[in-house]
Amino acid sequence: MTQTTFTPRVFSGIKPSGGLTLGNYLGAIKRFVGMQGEMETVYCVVDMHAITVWQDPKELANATREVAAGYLAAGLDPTQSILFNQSQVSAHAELGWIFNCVARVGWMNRMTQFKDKAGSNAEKVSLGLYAYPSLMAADILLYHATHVPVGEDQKQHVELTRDIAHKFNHDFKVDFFPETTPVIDGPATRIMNLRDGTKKMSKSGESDMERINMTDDADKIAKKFKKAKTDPTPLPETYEGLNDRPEARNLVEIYAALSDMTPQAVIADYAGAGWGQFKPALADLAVAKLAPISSEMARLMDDPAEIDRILATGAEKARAIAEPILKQTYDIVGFLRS
Ligand code: AQP
Repeated sequence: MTQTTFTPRVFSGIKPSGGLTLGNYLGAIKRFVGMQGEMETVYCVVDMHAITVWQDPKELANATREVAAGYLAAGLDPTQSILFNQSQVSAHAELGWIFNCVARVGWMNRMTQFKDKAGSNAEKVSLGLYAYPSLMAADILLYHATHVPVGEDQKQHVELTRDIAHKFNHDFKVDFFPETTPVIDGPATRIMNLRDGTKKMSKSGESDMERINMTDDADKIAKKFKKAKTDPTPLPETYEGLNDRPEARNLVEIYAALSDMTPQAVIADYAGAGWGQFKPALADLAVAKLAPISSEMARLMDDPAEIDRILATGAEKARAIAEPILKQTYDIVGFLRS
């Protein structure tokens, strides 16, 4: 079989399951904006993923707009990238169902994010939470996306997407879906919780003090970094000196990602510094980088109709790519279209 060459295309998304965090910004949005112009870029607010856990319907629409506002305020240009919310393109759900029939239960059972989120409550969580990775595969493959920028936590799901593409192509003897490359690079692929450096910073984490929200003001940011858990030792002379110091490493990596430096360069600047010096410098840097974005988000949120218009235009452009790919998938599967 001759190998199909797929046009380079980026797809990624963020769930509107709460307010955006510094983890979403550094691990996703900032990198999404950086890829704009390098190749075709399709970015989504994945509201269908958000409802895998309970969302108040009144808050979901607002959270969807807020994620869109975060993308736009961070520099995403809707004339250069396609920006839309997932539920406006029904092909995601349709391809998701086909992939539910391609993916194997054993594959899903290995997904560590499901185990983390379901915990000891696996019998009571939604079936959607379990099937989430096959919908994510559909999100990506519906656009024949070749590159998916994600944080480290999503790597396993992108690998599952490759397995689904491979099995579909093999079962139907086609070379139709690409094997997507996860793009996980830079110092901020896994920003950790400020109170426990072994846990990821999440929108839905229990305490507000464990995360920086993109809408936090300067006082809150300073307070959260000041109270962030660290150890009593000053910063080391070398980056390797951060081994086994997860909280210290996290703060250095946040500084590096915000300042576009390597963590090694940050250590070179702050070798031997105490937390009383480093934490205020980190807070100042975070405020300088986040304040313009959060004030632009607030301005955009004052005009929800404009955000809705941008998402509707993006959805139209997304459908123009997705629908022909879904139709071809239906033909490959053997669905009758009369
Ligand atoms: N802490 C993080 N560090 C680096 N990247 C992160 N991402 C999320 N948290 C971090 C990246 O952001 C993108 C969007 O993620 P998502 O919101 O769709 O899902 P998530 O990873 O489950 O995010 P949260 O914040 O943990 O949400 P909740 O608490 O609702 O489950 C992805 O590329 C992700 O890697």
